Amino acid sequence: MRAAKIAGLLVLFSALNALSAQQVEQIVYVSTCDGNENIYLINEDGTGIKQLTSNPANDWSPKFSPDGTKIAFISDRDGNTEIYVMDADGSNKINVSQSPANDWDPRWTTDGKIVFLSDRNRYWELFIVNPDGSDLKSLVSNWVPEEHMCWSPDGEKIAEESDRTGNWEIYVGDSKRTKMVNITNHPADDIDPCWNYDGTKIAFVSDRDGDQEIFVIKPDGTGLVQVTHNHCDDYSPQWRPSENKKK
Ligand SMILES: [Ca+2]
Ligand SMILES: [Ca+2]
Ligand SMILES: [Ca+2]
Ligand SMILES: [Ca+2]
Repeated sequence: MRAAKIAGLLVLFSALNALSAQQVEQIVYVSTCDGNENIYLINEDGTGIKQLTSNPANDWSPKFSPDGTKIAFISDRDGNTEIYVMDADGSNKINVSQSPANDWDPRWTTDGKIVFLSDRNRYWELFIVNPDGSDLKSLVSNWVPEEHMCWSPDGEKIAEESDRTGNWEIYVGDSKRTKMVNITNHPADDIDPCWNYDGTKIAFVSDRDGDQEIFVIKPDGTGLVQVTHNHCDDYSPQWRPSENKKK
C-alpha cells in the first residue's frame, strides 16, 4: 500500500516536471499593424497575443527586465524620444527619462536599473535610472550593460544574420565564428536573431510571406514555427526571462 502511494506520488512529480519543462515561453516584439509602431506580447506558439501599447506615436525597442516583470521601451508620444517602463501586461507606463532632448537605447542592468543614452547636455552621455523614474543620474563611465541578443546563454555559441550568400540568413556557430551553419536556408530575408534564455530556441524575423513575421527555430535549424500571421511588419523579438529560465 505504502509502495503504491509512493509510486503514485512519483508519477505525479514526473507529470509536474514534464509540465514545467513544456512551459510556453513568451516573446515581446514590435508590430506596425495599427499604422504605427506598437509593442506586443505573444506566446511562442502564436497564441495569446496581447497589445501592450496603443498610442498613435511610435513605441519600439522593447527590453524585458532581468526578472521578466517589466519592459523598457522608446516612445516619441510626447514629441521627442523618451524611455518608458511598463509592467509586462502593459499597465503603469512611466516616462523615466523626462527630457525634451533625445533619449535612446534602454538597457537593463542585472540589478534591475535602466541605462540609456541622452543628449540633454548637448553631447551623448549615459544615464542610469530606477524603473520608477527615481534617482536619475549621469553615469560617469563608458560601461554599457551587454545586450541579451545573439549569444547563447552559455556564451559558447553565436547566432548572427549575414547576406554572405546573396540573401539574408541566420547562421549559428561557436564564439570564434568558425563552422557557421546556415539554419534558415530560405530565399527571403531572415534577420534579427535572438536566443532564448536556456539556449534551446532562437526567435528571428523573416519576410517570407510578403511582410515581416516573427519565427522561432531550434539552433540546429529544425522545429520552425511561424509565430505571427498578419499583413504588417513584425520585428525586434525578445524572449521574456522567467525565474526558472534566467541565464
Ligand atoms: Ca504606438
Ligand atoms: Ca526625451
Ligand atoms: Ca534567407
Ligand atoms: Ca507580419
